[in-house]
Amino acid sequence: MTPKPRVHVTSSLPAPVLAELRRSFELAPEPREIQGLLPTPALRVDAALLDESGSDLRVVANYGVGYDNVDLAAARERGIVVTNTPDVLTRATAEFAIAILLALVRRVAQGDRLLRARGEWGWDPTFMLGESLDGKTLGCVGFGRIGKETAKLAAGLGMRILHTTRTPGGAGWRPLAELLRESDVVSLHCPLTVETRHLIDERALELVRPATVLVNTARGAVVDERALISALRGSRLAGAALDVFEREPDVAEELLELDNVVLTPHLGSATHAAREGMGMLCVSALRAVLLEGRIPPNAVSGR
Ligand code: 8YV
Repeated sequence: MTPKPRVHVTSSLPAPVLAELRRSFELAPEPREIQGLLPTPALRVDAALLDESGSDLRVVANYGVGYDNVDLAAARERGIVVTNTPDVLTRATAEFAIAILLALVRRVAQGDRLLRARGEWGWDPTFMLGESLDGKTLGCVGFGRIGKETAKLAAGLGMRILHTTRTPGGAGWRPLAELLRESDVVSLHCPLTVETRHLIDERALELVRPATVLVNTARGAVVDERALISALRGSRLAGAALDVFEREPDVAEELLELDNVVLTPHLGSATHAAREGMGMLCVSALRAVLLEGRIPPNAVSGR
């Protein structure tokens, strides 16, 4: 019997995913002499790690739809296929963008903090008022699967939708500057690339109206966090709902001190179904490359 290919996994996995993985592969405790690597986007997969993994490494099945953590050029040079996990997390992440947006504009998190701090309160017509999303404008920065799904949910709440993408097109498309000026809510749904790093910087934040709020379920570094903190402190932006941060798992102290922000620990895709679906896609990708000799449809590099 030919030995099972060796795969190194860098995180815990949902039980059914682990069981599937074990059916076809031997789990290697270290990223050495392996044929497959299953990292999460929290791990930087660079040339050094690829080399350390050995010359038999043929596939990196990234446990996430975003793959900014993987040095694609280095993988390509070594003939390594890189895959991601699209579709299965689209709904979960879109729901989460809406969840933290509502938590911000209806002051859910702030109210929860008040009660837990045993703060004084009493029902009053002017107590802790927020904003409804009905009739407001959502500006999606990036309009791929997750951006579109978020827009669909937001439309159900009565929002008008604008979007910006690299290539102009479609109803509601605006150049970034116009979208920032017109939106009540700016929600980030673009991948982190050289072009989108610090896309939302001091200049961008000067374009938004003071009542605007920012939602980020994409990647922390799409926003210049220093510029964001100073815009929030200076009331140039009404608030922010952030699921991702520039230096995860660290969260800037200044953000923790602000009341007009909702902060969550990168939970966008964190439903049982989505995380299981993501894991199963990784297992299928590993099987495709290592057992069936084919490039899976979710390959982002190596085709
Ligand atoms: C993951 C994500 O939960 O898929 C992505 O790109 O950001 C999230 O769905 C996270 O990357 C950890 O795996």
